[in-house]
Amino acid sequence: MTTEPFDLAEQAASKIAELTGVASHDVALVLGSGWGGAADLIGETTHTLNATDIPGFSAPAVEGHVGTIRSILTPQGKRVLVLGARTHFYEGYGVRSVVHGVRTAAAAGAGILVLTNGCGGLNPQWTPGTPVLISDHINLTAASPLEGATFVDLTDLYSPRIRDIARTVDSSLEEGVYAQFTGPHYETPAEVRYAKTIGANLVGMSTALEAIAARHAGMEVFGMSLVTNLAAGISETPLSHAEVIEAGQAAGERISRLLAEILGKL
Ligand code: 8IG
Repeated sequence: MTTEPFDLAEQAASKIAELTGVASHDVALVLGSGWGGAADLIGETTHTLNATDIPGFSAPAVEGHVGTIRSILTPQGKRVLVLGARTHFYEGYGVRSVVHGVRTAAAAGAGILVLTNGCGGLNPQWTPGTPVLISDHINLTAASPLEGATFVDLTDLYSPRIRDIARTVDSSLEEGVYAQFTGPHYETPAEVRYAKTIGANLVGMSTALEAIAARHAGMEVFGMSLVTNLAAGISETPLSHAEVIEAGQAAGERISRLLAEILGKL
């Protein structure tokens, strides 16, 4: 594996430290569809940076995603680096770009990575607006953020410790296996049946590649999905991005409080 991506992450982390005056962050948080409001409840935002001012970051491609990097001080005195500028695999910038934020967060000192996303649910009981803990993933992108002979164990990738903490906040939280598809199209109903057959409960277009990069960087990973729609073929109605935004807005307050409480206990 070449060192280039890690050099770029070091540069980005230095720039963040320079612009915020915060030498080291404790936790990194990636906000996916529907999770945009969560940052406001976590603590006091002391700095808001334009992602495009930080080396290696590109402008967000999707409506409903936020293109800023924020430094938040929690009531417990922890420093949270909020990455609102996620680069998706389907944007075509390559896997290095997809995981650049994660590597930057690791270089910025973060030992914990919290990944959130909006996704399709395979369990009909998980109506739009249901938050689900990610217990494991299936990477269907046919790609890896690791290059060369970088053999990384992914057992317990999604921290059992932090999932336990999450359940102390809300004991009704359920868990699921997240399958990352490439997108940007949603799945066909046949692909959703396939995902179900191989053990997935959630389908989306992010998270798995980032979690792999985070494990490689030595971070503890916590993942939470917001089911914004039933996956194709599970519900009778076709999917729409408007539906996704709407479910995010409707559930936004509850999941934001939930996430803030979990972060307060890390
Ligand atoms: I939001 O149903 C959201 N993202 N792959 N499938 C996939 N990604 C998604 C979906 C979905 N909903």
